[in-house]
Amino acid sequence: MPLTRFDFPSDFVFGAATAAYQIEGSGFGGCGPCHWDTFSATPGNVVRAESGVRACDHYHLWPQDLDLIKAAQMDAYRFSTSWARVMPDGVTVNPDGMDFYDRLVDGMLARGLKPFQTLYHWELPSALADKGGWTNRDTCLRFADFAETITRRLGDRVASIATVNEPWCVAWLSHFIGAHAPGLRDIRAAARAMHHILLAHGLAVERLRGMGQPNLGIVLNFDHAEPASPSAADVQAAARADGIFNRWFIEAITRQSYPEVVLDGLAPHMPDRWQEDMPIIGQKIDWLGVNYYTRHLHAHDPAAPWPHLRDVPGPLPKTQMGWEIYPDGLHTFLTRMARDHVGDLPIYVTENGMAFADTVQDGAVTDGPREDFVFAHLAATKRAIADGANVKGFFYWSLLDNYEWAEGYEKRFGLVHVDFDSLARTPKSSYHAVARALARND
Ligand code: IFM
Repeated sequence: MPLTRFDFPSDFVFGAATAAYQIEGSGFGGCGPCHWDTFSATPGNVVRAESGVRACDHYHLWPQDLDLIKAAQMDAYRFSTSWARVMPDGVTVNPDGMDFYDRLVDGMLARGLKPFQTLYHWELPSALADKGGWTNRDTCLRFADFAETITRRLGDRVASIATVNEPWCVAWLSHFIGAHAPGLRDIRAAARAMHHILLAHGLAVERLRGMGQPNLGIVLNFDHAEPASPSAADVQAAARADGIFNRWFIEAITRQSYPEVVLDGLAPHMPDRWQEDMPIIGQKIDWLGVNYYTRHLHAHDPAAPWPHLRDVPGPLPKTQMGWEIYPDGLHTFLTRMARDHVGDLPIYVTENGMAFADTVQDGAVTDGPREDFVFAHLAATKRAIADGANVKGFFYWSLLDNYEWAEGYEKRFGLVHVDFDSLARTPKSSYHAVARALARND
């Protein structure tokens, strides 16, 4: 028997997640340019140089998208409010952008859906990118202003606010690996972004807390780090990878410190007097969001500079992204966060899902592997609750097929298929399986 909502506590929240740039269409409603518009327009960065200019046109089609969430029997919707839409130059308010989110939140409430808002899911306004983006401390102060502005409009109706989605992606993936905007591969830029994105989080929490806003949190992504072999060198390599991906952000927030294993490489490149910011970064949060997708095997690479890492392909079945399917890793992180970091604080699985090469046949999409994936990860979540983690909700990534960043529109994560020519939405078999599992008896 597949799991149903009755296998979870009665107040457990089930939902789906999206993000503004990935679905809305940045070409509408006075949205300003952001660094993803220029990153994608630069040859070689994004599959087919695709951008989010039209995406799923959720800007116009949002009522039917909210209807889909409701019809899936979900309780909540995790969405993000684009900084570039609300403040096209990063500073000046766009009334149409504010009105759009106002309608969207009211639309959720009208359908009985709890709005779970994320403030920063990566559309940094170009005007701020021009000034150095996350390498520039001033961006953190501008972010707190944005947080205050949008919260003055929506804060009376949202159920929770996350400051930042996946700071590892904002900082490391984008400034060290160079795979996301702004596409830098520079350890000094990376060290600064690793710190500044956390400072932005802390300044936003401080500002919103001062306004009396409840339910403030952050969404971190975690990737299970395993040594590629039992050798001491590979075990240490996995510890370095774990430090960069899984320890840096949560330890800053819950312990006001950074792991030594990462400072070994980053300390010379950190901003001056970074230590003075740690009390701001380490303020109390009300909940933690855990995004989890996969694990990686790490080997020591003596030929590469610090962190001397080389990924080794693993043996497990993989998603369309090439990511290994490893549900136990979700159980590990949920229990690890509760045990080592947040205690009884509510934890939400804010993203979990898989890309699959779905096709529409005779008007339907059959995505059995996604159904298996979702229920295996729900089972891991249930085990984590039984083992003491205070997990309060689970959001599938994503409601819709959408703009998968550097992968363009090629990788499909949705419960609902999107035809990117006609924009037709077709619920997949996984959508129907989730709706059956979440149906109430009344
Ligand atoms: O699409 C992304 C999302 O924007 C952030 N978390 C991971 C998803 C899948 O790669």
